[in-house]
Amino acid sequence: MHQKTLRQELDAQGTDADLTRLIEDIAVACARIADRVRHGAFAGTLGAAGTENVQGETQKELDVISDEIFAGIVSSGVAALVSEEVDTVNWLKDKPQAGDFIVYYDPLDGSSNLDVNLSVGTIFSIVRLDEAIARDDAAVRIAGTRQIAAGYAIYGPSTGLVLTVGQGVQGFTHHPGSGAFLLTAPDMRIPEETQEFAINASRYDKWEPPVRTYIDDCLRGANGPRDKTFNMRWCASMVADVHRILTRGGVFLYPRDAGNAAQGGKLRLMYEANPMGLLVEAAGGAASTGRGRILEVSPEGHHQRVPVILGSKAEVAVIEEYHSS
Ligand code: AHM
Ligand code: MG
Repeated sequence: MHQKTLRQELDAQGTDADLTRLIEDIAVACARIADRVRHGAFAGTLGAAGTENVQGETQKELDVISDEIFAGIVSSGVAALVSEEVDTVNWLKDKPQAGDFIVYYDPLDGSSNLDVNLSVGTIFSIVRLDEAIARDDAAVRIAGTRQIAAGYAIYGPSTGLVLTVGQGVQGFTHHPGSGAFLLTAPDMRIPEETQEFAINASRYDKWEPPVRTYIDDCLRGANGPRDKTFNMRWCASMVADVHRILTRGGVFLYPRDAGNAAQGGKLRLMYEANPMGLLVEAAGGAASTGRGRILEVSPEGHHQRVPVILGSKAEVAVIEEYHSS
């Protein structure tokens, strides 16, 4: 079977040459990160780096390595890089112009799963400037509706790259022999209805009433108000959970709760919620804070956190109803 390469698919979608070059650079960086993850046990890099990032989280050595790889490779047409692992914006251009890109990324999401050999990934979001901006960190606070492309690489049994450049969602698999990313999951679509949810249920006593009532009702199954049974999954790796949802549907919730309310939630808007939100919407799903569309959240800081509820459209709408009643 002949599968299109990443380049052939981007060309077929009429992607601009500079965006194609940027996405190809990101794919090279992700393949390099995948290789370092695969060799982590030999290199002794699966554990803690002994440092904390700006969010006060313990960094794994591979968090730091992955950030260096990404920042070292992804620069073509880029005015600034915004990383989960770096406090300040990494400005690559002195005078950012219209047409330049801002790339937001989480170099190694789900890295707490590294030592147990579960899937982790790299998430990225791309915005193109429509005018020149000052080299000021506040200037990268751009709403998710302005993203022109987003995606993630998943480092699991195989290395995948899932991408939207505005026309649907395409899934590629890294071919170990040739090193190419080949289109193996064209036009990924999220079924509108689902009977599967993903949430860290150990936070039950911290949840706000709408989330607790929603999950209680799901767990009551066919005898409860939802009239159907639900399955539950939680990978503690957003890339893995979203990949499952893009493949077979479901909803993912990381709500604001009593334990994370002071920070606004757990997951970060600009390099986790926005790119996943764009992908999920492009695949026919929905992405919400529970009280509004994630992509329309007006960023107040580039490490801002938000509640995240995304996946099958009808189920996200049900969860929004729980929040409004
Ligand atoms: P990270 O970017 O530090 O890896 O944190 C984000 C991850 C997500 O991948 C995942 O959904 C979530 O944190 C898991 O959190 P928890 O350990 O509370 O279940
Ligand atoms: Mg992350």
